[in-house]
Amino acid sequence: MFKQIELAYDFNTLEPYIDELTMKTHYTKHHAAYTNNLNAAIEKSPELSGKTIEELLRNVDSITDLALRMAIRNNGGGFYNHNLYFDTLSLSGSKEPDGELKNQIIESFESVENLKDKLSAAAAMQFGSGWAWVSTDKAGKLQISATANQDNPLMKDGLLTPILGIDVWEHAYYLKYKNLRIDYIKAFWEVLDWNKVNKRYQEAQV
Ligand code: MN3
Repeated sequence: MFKQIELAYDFNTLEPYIDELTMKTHYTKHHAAYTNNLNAAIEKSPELSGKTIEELLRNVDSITDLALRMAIRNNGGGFYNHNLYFDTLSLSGSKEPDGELKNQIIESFESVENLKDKLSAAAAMQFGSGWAWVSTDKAGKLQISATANQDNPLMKDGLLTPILGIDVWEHAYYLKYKNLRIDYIKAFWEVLDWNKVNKRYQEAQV
């Protein structure tokens, strides 16, 4: 049984960057629905029970039943992606990466600002619903990408682990920002907790 992460903040904590109604709807309706639908799909498919969400998503293409594959891809992706997203948000978290992650960012992207610019551009350019990601491989090498719908880098080749994701579905910003996705992306950086990204970076290499 998969469970939504418990939020370490209230729905209104991230105001004015992310508004209360968006947070509440996003968590209690959208994320809850992905989670419930994932659990319902697993319940009907005992061969998938007991697997971690990472195992399910890394191997999603090997599920032969098309309806089941789409259910795991969309709802399992939605479950995983939002757990990552909500976990990495905070108003009082670290505003800069540090340690090994910072070194790797500078090696790959020259500066933290450059990484932020590139990820912001990927998020802005994703056509329609989707996500922009920073992922790492086991050796710690970073990669920026964007995916449609609830896809994520786990599904790509099984070698990447996402450590930072920007949700650019309209449900993530439309109530406050309307069509101005770029303003939401700017605001996202104000509520990203780099400590959480650091932690995910370390864990992804174990
Ligand atoms: Mn969302």
